[in-house]
Amino acid sequence: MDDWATQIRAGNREVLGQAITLTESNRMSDLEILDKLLHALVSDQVHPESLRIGITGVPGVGKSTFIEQFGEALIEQGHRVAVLAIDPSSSRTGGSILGDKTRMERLAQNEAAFVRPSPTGSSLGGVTRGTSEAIVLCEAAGYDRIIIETVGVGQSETAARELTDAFILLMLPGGGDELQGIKRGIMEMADLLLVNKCDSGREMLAEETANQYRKALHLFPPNPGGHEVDVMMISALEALGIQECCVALEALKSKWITNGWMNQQRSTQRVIQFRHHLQQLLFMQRMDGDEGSKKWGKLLQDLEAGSVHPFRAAREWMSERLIQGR
Ligand SMILES: Nc1nc2c(ncn2[C@@H]2O[C@H](COP(=O)(O)OP(=O)(O)OP(=O)(O)O)[C@@H](O)[C@H]2O)c(=O)[nH]1
Ligand SMILES: [Mg+2]
Repeated sequence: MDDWATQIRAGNREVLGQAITLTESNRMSDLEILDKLLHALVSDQVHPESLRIGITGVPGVGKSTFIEQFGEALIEQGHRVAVLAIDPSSSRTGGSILGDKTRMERLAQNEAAFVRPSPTGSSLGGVTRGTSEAIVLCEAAGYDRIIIETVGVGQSETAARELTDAFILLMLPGGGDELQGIKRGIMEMADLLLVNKCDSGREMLAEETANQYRKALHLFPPNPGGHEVDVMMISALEALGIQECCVALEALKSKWITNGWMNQQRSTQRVIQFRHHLQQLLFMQRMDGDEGSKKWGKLLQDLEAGSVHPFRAAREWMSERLIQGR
């Protein structure tokens, strides 16, 4: 384990990749290794300089295109950039939306970047677990700007918000937020709004859209980070407004370090992650072994047939295993 830790600290991408694979596993033995590795990596290191950035928006809005440009701009400023994805599709279909569609080939080839397109999430909330640990691993490997891409379809935003310092929402020119399928709640989570695709004659429309969002934001409760949420116009394709995004984010980071929000938010997030882990570990512990999965299958059958109330089923599952565990 010390060897893995040393390799990761030295920036060995292959070992970093293998370690991230552990975070995606549901095998107890893998998680034990991961636990030791994380402990070895974080116990003697803090990464106060890192900034974790969540990027969301409806499919096709240009998240990957933006991340590629933004990532390169950050690297030009001397940062090292890791890109991770929260992919909600993988738990449902076993496939991946983001995996085969990521257009970050250029960034992926950059020495100062690490791109990990698609985790193989489990349906038990493993997606979140994997990503939060992957962030820690990337930071230990010396990446100080961690970008999390997530598709704008609901639950994955909350997961990404719970893992990041800054949350960026990408929008398209034209149409209200109803039209763009973005829920008010997601807009409320954002620290920065970017109207993308401000090119090819859409500039005026984009300006109007940006103004609409600025007005809408005034009606929102104040952001807990104590800053005004900016609406900026960009073109990820033509690399317009990217530098301005970097400047805006660095300004937010400085502000949050000064006003204490950076630390406060991360503390809160550690507690949230602890709860997620706890739920998952409790579940996995009871699932361990053949007896566990047999019992689980039987309970699912009963639930589907409607012969047992979900609450009773949950209690039965718990007590059964507790008795066996004695
Ligand atoms: N005109 C224009 N097209 C853009 C811009 N940004 C992205 N696109 C195009 O929009 C399409 C989708 O871009 P992606 O970056 O893959 O979008 P995404 O949000 O990552 O999509 P998913 O990962 O599928 O959710 C691609 O064809 C891009 O070339 C932009 O600023 N202007
Ligand atoms: Mg994408």
